[in-house]
Amino acid sequence: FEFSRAITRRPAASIVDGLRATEMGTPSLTGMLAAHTQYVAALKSTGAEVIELEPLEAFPDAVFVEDTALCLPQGAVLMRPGAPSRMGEVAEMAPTLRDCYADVREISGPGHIEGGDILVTGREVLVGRSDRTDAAGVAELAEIVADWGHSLREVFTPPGVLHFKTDCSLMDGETILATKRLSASGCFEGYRILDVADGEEAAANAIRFNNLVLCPAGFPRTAEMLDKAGFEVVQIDNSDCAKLDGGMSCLSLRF
Ligand code: CIR
Repeated sequence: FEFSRAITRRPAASIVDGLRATEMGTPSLTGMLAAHTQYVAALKSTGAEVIELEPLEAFPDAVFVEDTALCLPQGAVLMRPGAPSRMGEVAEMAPTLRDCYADVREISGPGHIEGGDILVTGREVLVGRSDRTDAAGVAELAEIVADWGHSLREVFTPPGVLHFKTDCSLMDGETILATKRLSASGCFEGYRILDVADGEEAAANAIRFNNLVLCPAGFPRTAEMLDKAGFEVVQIDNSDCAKLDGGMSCLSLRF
């Protein structure tokens, strides 16, 4: 959770065509841009460098950069998204990662894996199989990260949930914020678990970034619980991103 850099991409006007599991209304570009500016400012306020990439009209979901790669201290891995409309986003991200890292690997397939399904903790790389991430994708990633000395554990994303990290986030080396439906699966055994408040499941997609925890606004009981647990919480408007099943983690790559 200690990072010196982040990569983000400003939303394009095509964001209105972004993928969504259920129709919750059209996201507003103006609203998205305002929230994105707030998000980037919060990341920068911790002293980190934020690389802000240009919008990509051809890829409506490109603002959700997290899904295109996994960034580890030893190198970066380009993902192979399970959503066909998002495949091309990876090539758009590759040059930036090659500028930042000497070692950039890629998932060459046939499997699929998206960054939103990967939680890196102090002790392991946890990957949730989902509609976007399959066994072959996970197996290919496991080989790559093993080369860099990381162990990978395959777990499951709850049914009907887009990504593993839709339902959990790392708060510190061994503390995980999660929904009860995910923590009840037992996948976080041995970790300290903080459950989000009932009815506030969407608050589980938060990020610990240096001294701050960025949380979606509108989940007061979870924000208060985190505050009492000693975290410095910053609430960011996520109402437009939420219409596209997006949240705090999806909006950046952090390393
Ligand atoms: C998608 O369905 O791919 C986008 N609308 C949302 C991606 C959210 N990304 C993430 O949770 N890492």
